[in-house]
Amino acid sequence: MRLGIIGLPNSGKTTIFNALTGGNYETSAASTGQFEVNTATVNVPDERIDKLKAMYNPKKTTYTNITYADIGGLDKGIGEGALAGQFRNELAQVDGFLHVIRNFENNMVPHPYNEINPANDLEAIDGEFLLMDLMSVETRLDRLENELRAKGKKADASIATEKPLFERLKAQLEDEVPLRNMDLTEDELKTIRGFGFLTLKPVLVVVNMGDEAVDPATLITLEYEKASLVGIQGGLEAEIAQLDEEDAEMFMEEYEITELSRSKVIRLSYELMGIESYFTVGPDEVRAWSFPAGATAPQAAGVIHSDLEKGFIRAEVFTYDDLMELGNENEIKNAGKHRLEGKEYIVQDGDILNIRHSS
Ligand SMILES: Nc1nc2c(ncn2[C@@H]2O[C@H](COP(=O)(O)OP(=O)(O)OP(=O)(O)O)[C@@H](O)[C@H]2O)c(=O)[nH]1
Ligand SMILES: [Mg+2]
Repeated sequence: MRLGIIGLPNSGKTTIFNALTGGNYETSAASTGQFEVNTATVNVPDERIDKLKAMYNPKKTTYTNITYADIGGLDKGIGEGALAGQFRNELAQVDGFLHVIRNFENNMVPHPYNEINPANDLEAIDGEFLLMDLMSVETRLDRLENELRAKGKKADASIATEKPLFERLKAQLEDEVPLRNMDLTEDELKTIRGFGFLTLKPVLVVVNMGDEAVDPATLITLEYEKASLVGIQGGLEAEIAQLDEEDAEMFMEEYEITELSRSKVIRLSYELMGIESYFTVGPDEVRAWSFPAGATAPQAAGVIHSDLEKGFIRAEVFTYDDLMELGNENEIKNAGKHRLEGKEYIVQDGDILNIRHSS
């Protein structure tokens, strides 16, 4: 899963990227405004895996992961600019966005509009995305209309369904409502999937706070679906991310920081994508696996290997919560909480699975 870190120049995108990934990419007060992408993959922190590790003492422990792409160069007006194509491709490829909003004062770091105004900044980029999507929709509509004109009744039947759908998208975007707010059927979503519409993707709005931590909800109200809001002291956490564990603890004590936002931001971005985790356990490996919410047991098994999906027979299932409550697998069996599930079973977040399959 790949998330794009976006935001206005000098909002602290690279700083947040470093805070999340432990990276050490250069940040600067003089934004180059260049189209540039830094990428890193991080483990998704999961307390459950920590506890399973302590219980099974496995040779290897594996978390799920997320890739963050720090995408520099976005600004007002970019949608119509020369970079539009290249930019749009990069943006279209990510599964969702982390939208960094500046709320730190720093006289050395110019704000592109010379004012710290989170709501304004959010609207600026949202407006660009609405515009870029509208342009894609209009291009598609033009093409569909041309084809209709050229071929008349011989035109492909799919046009008859696609054209009204795109007209609906157009009306929505013209009203400045993101596509993620629309009620679209599975079929409709399938039709538009390949277009990589930006306002359809989930977004985590990350308020980059300065020395003072404030409740981000006092600064921004989100009016759309598939969106969450979170705050982080980017500068501070990026510094801490460079320290080893001991120094980090000392630093946090000194500044009276009880908890870093880093883990929270990563977890929120994971959950926002509609992704859940199941676990496999044993003396060799304790491991978390990501699967799309609502997946059946064979589909979830396919995340491990396609052979497990094809040859799926049954899944042995118990839950993490029962394991924690009852203490070990024997007690789970005694309590009748060890189940055998078939092909129709919808896997739940926190299930511990053992897949039986034919090879
Ligand atoms: N005081 C303070 N400064 C910060 C904070 N976050 C970032 N900065 C500073 O703001 C400047 C810009 O930060 P970057 O992380 O480079 O911002 P960016 O959004 O990646 O900028 P571009 O990619 O150039 O558009 C740097 O000088 C950072 O040190 C913060 O939380 N507090
Ligand atoms: Mg940057």
